[in-house]
Amino acid sequence: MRVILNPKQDAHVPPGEIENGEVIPCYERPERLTAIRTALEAAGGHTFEEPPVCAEDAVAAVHDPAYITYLRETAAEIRRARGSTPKVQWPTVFPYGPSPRAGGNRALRGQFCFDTYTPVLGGTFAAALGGASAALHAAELIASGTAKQVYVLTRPPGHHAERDRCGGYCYFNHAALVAERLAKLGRVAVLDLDVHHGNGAQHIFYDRGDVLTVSVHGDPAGLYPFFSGYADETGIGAGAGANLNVPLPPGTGVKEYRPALAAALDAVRRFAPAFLVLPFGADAHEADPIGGFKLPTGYFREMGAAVRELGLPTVVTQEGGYNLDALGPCVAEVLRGLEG
Ligand code: Q9C
Ligand code: ZN
Repeated sequence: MRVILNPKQDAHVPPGEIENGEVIPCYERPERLTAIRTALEAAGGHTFEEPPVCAEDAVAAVHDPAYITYLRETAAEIRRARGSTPKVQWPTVFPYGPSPRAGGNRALRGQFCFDTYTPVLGGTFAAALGGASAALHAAELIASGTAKQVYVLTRPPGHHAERDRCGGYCYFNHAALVAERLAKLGRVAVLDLDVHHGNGAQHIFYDRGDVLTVSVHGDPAGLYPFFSGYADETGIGAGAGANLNVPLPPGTGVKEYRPALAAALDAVRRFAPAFLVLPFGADAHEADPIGGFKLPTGYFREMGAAVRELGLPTVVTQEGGYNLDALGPCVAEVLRGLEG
């Protein structure tokens, strides 16, 4: 498979994440990408390339320009900071009502973010732009017919990022960028197989009838992101019926996952898209520290093979997966299944 790398992934390395008021070690770290690359090199048959850097305007296809500016300027300010000025910015106050007059950095940290897992550092904007560049390059390879399947190997991940908010370790939504680009050419289905709900694409395309968003994930009643991913969220306006959530209980194994994936694939078939975007997370693996599902490594090949049956030009974007031993093998298996 053609693998597009984020050349700037190393620029974003948070010192920790905040869980229940405590700073704990980051689950989302650079070794994840290294682990995946190592496994793909060992598996063989993959080529690795870096994308040209995309323009900020291209990111504005799915993100609010004010949000993009906030990330760029905050990262730049952190790089200029000297002395006691913090090198990592965490949100502390979140919007609790209309806030047309809210401004200044302390307010914007909360306005443009929805959790305490997703800080901004001096290198965050560069890393996020590198990921967006990789996604858009992959989209161009599909749009031009140069490739039939492309894998975007990037971190930080993207599928939780909404139009104007970062969250869930995500800043720019790679899958949404690809979907928006390909939607110029035909109908697009986004099938999110990370263990967490793909709230970002749901949010961005909720009122759109030309982009189907489907997500199979742990029931948000008990799993991040808690506020979306329920089965009764089906889209609005022109997008009514073009969003499908398939929440599954904690402890879900192959027996429960297989029919859920089949239902998701049926929905994609009924939509009859011209293109598929597959935000993929290996955090549904049984050894993942935060997912809570029980899928064994071997199942991931079957997962890829089931998606292959759609026969669609496909861009896979790397999302979660936090067990560094399972992550690489899961990606290798899902890509092998996709390639057939
Ligand atoms: N104590 C992705 O998989 N909650 N994001 C972690 C750990 C945040 C997951 C809680 C999970 C975000 C891309
Ligand atoms: Zn996840």
